Amino acid sequence: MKRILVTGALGQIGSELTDALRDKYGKDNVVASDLQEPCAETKAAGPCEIIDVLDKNALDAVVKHYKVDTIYHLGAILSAVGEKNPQLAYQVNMNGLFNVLEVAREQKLERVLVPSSIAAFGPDSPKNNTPNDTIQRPTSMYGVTKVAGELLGNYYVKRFGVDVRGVRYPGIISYKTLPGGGTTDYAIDIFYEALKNKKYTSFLGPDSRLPMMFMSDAIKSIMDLAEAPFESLKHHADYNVAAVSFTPQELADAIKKRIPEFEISYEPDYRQEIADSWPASLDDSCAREEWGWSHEYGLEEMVDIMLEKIQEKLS
Ligand code: NAD
Ligand code: AKB
Repeated sequence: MKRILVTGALGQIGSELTDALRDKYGKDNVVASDLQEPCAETKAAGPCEIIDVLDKNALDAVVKHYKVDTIYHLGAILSAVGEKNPQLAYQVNMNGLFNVLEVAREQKLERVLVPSSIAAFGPDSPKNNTPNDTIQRPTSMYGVTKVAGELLGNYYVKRFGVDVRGVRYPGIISYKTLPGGGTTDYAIDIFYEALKNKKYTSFLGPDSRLPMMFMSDAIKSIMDLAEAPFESLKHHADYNVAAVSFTPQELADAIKKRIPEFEISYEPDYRQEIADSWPASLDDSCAREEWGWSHEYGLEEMVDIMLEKIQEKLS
């Protein structure tokens, strides 16, 4: 039987992943944790704990108490917040991951899942169809922690036999929990503003093409990877996963087809430099070949769902 701990369970991905894991493995088998008491809804739905991932004793105690065998480690600082406070991003993303991996090693856990990001690539990586295995020299602190996290995860597999797995997520698009301070957040903000004010000022320029993915595919990717037989994996903490790739202008055009009065304008800020250093699209053939990854949602379905669900939230 699986006993799972989710860190960062209040976040954009952690909140929806916790629900999906509870649906699959049973609500009592998934412990939600974050810096604050995970919300009333998650508490009602299953066990909840306050855990700062920088506090290894707290992690240790919760893992022992609930006999956890698998950790989904989602607690992190994202790119835009990380560039404002690189020291915090380093602390949380590096030392938090190190604590999780050490607990997994010491308590002989079955598996650790930890997302990486397109941010693990940099301006020297091929920009289009970025291969899984290529040069990685990220220039943001977030990216530095993400590539180091991948290397650390792979090291724990090889050196200690801890089964660490991770996908490199593109920008994740969702409507349930607001994003936590990333460079791809424009692609969520735009829907709220389109519905509320019929206009949006993008902090990325019109032609900033980035890989993106709808939340349902993001959840599916990490849960599918978790279930893959170890023997079929040639990679571990560093799988490219792709779905769609678009620019702010293309997203605005798709929204305008549904809301003809919608207008977009552009005022690029410090996040433009971060976006410019990332891939425009990813080659995810390793994930497709090694564990059968495939995405379901394209741009048009995603735009329809986002507009419908956010409209429901706003009314
Ligand atoms: P988020 O910012 O929405 O949530 C992160 C959560 O971590 C928050 O609830 C926060 O309270 C928690 N947290 C921060 N510091 C912590 C600490 N010291 N101890 C415990 N919890 C702490 O982030 P997210 O979008 O849900 O991202 C989750 C993971 O997915 C991260 O590793 C991120 O790098 C990765 N990822 C996300 C995206 C995306 O578009 N959302 C894309 C690529 C990769
Ligand atoms: C961010 O923009 O920081 C995240 C990511 C792509 O890692 N959404």
